[in-house]
This record gives sequence, C-alpha cells and structure tokens, in this order.
Amino acid sequence: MKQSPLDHSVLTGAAIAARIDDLATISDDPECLTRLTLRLAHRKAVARVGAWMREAGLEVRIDSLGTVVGRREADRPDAPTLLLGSHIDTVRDAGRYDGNYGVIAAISVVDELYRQEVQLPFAIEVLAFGDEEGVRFASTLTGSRAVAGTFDAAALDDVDITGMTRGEALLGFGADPQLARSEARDPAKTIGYVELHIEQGPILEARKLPIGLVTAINGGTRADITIRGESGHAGTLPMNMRRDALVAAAEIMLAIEAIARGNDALVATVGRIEVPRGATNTVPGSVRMSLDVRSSDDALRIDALRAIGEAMARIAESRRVTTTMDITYEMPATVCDPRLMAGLEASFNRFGHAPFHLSSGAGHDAMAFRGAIPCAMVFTRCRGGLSHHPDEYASPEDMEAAALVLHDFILSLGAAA
Ligand code: HGY
Ligand code: MN
Ligand code: MN
Repeated sequence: MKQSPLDHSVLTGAAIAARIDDLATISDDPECLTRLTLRLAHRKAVARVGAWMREAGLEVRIDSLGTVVGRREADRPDAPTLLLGSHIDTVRDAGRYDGNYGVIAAISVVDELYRQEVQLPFAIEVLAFGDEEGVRFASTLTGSRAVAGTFDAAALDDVDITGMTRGEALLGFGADPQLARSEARDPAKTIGYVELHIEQGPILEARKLPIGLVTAINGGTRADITIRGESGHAGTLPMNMRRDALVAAAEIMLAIEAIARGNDALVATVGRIEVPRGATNTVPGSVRMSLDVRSSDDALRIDALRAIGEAMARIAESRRVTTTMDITYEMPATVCDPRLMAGLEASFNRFGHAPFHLSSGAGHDAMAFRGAIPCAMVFTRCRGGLSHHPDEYASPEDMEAAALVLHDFILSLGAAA
C-alpha cells in the first residue's frame, strides 16, 4: 500500500515499461507469452493488476465477467464517470504491449492524480478487460460489452477446444456470468471510454510520430469454415478420383486472398487451419479453418464476404466437396467520439505533438461501446508495425507521451467541468 501520496511518480515511460515487463512474466506457456481468457495466467495477472490499482488509490473489484475494475470517486456525489482501460488477455506467442500497455498506462495516470492529491468532479474507472483477443472462445469483447450494456448471453455457450463452455470457465474463475447485465454503465452518467493502445501497424513509425489520434476502428467479421470431401488411401486413390478437402481449402484460401487484394480498404486472413484426424498417408477428408475479414467500410466487408461465399461454392462444385461458413463474430466499424477527440487533440497540442489522425486496422475493446458510450483512442508508435508477435515493441518515451496526454486530458476535463 502506498506510504504517502508523495511517493515517486509511476507516470514515466520507464515505470510503465517495467510493469509491462513484470506482467509479461505471467503466462500460460513457459516458452512464450500466452495469456488466454479465464486461464490460470489471466487469474494471476488480475491479482498483479489489482495490486497496482490499489497502490494508485483505487477501490478494486472483479466483475461478473472477470474484468478488474479500479474505481476512484469524484469530489461530489452523483457525479459522472470517465472509463479508462484496455485488455490483459493476449494471443498465443504474443507481444507484451498489446492491451497490457493501455491498462498499465491508465493505472499510472490515476496513480499520478492520487500522488498529486487531485480532486475531480467526475469518478474514474480503470478497466482491465480479459476477453479482447477471442482466442480461447469464438466470440469476444464480453467484458467490455457487459460494461457497455451490449453483452449477449449466447457467448456463455461458446466452447473451447476442451469442450468447456465460457459460462463454466467464468464460474471456475470465481465470476458469476448471470450478473453480466448488472455491469452495464448508465450512458447518461458516463463521460466516455478512452483507451491507450499500441498502433499495431506501421503508420506512426513511417511518419516518425510517437503518438496518434484514432478516428475509427475497422469493422470485422470472423467465421469458421468447414470443407468436407472424402478421405482415402494416399497410395491407391488415383488423383482424378479424389475429393481432397485440403487441396480445396488451399484453392479457397487463394480465392480469399485475391478478393482482399482487390481493395486497399480490405484485409482477410485465414489464421488457423486443421485436418481433424489427418495422417501423412491419408487423403484429407475434412478441413476446418478460420476466416477474419476487416474493413473501415462495412458495405465493402459485407460484399467481400458475399464474394468469398460465391468462390467457395464454385470451388466446392469443381472439386466435388461441400463447404459451410459459420459467422462467429461480427462488429461494424466504430467511429470515435469527436468531442473526446477534440479534448485529446488539445492535449496533443499542449505537449507539442502533431495531432495526427489514423484509423485502426486492429479491433479493440473500444468497439464494444459503439452506439452506447462515446469512445476515443490514442495510439503509440510500434516498432516495425509488428504486433501479435514476441518482438512487438513500443519505446518508454512514446508510451510516456501518450500517458501524459491522457493525464493532461483528464485534468483539462476536470477544469472545464
Ligand atoms: O484481432 C484484433 O484486431 C485484436 O488484436 N483482438
Ligand atoms: Mn489489443
Ligand atoms: Mn491483439
């Protein structure tokens, strides 16, 4: 517990980087950073982040979806609340900054307010969501959707590769998903949600800018594709008699790539493919693969999904296989709130940063607030644009720059109230 508000400041790039490195030691995999939602490493990270929140003077609780909620009261009753935060779950073999930076930076900002004994006319909540990546379960953003009031209980029936449902995993985590609806914040009493995040792309680095202001977050669709042909003996089945599901999948993947290459505002990825019960000497009879399609333009994304469906039908017919596509996640593009952006832009200017605007190709918890609570994001430069990769890196200087902007934004919000 902090001895006195005059302790050393943690609102520095070095202190943020040190905590990111500390949190990165908490992994489900001893070989690399993997922290999937509701697994043991997530539980340990919740404890570590909760301790840092308490040191920052926050009242800490774990909500019914496993989100760590650190709350700082206003200097008056019945005040609105400003939401800050990001996520602490990761992909497999992840970088350590994606999500974790935004949570740690928000804690550093609130810790500085506590150290400075700043009183504000609004409450602040720092939220460490634990289900942004959607790796363990098909759907995602359950924690942020619950806070935004857009939670869909169907997500509790998602199953992981062991057959455990999300609902069971939540109960095992000590959370009670039946209370999810009670997590919704009242939009009338919520100023907005502001998230700091690494860019996960090459634009800020290419422009030699440390930070940028996000205008919109691209919409995305995720699906599971199944292709069924017929398995057979690799040595005896003539090529012209085969209904090889994996070769059909290869042709479908190339068709998906060609469709996405057709428009700069579109990206499509097959990130995962498996041949259930496959063997070297067996012609693959069935294939399961993932699909991830994104665009800043929702109509373009929907049109691309239609074109992918048509290509699958054409290839299925020519190769005498059958295909199915099950949509597991759909999120329209999210436009960031102009008023929050204007406030952040004023802070950019006060620190002499060009308020460069860019859209986000990556999805974020901020998307969950779309249409419910105003949201805004600030990006930091990301070396080589690399992310979802162990070499992901953001410099302490750039991470500090975004955190100082957030701190200034909060003080100016308080002064203007
Ligand atoms: O997939 C994404 O864009 C995010 O990193 N979950
Ligand atoms: Mn992220
Ligand atoms: Mn990510």
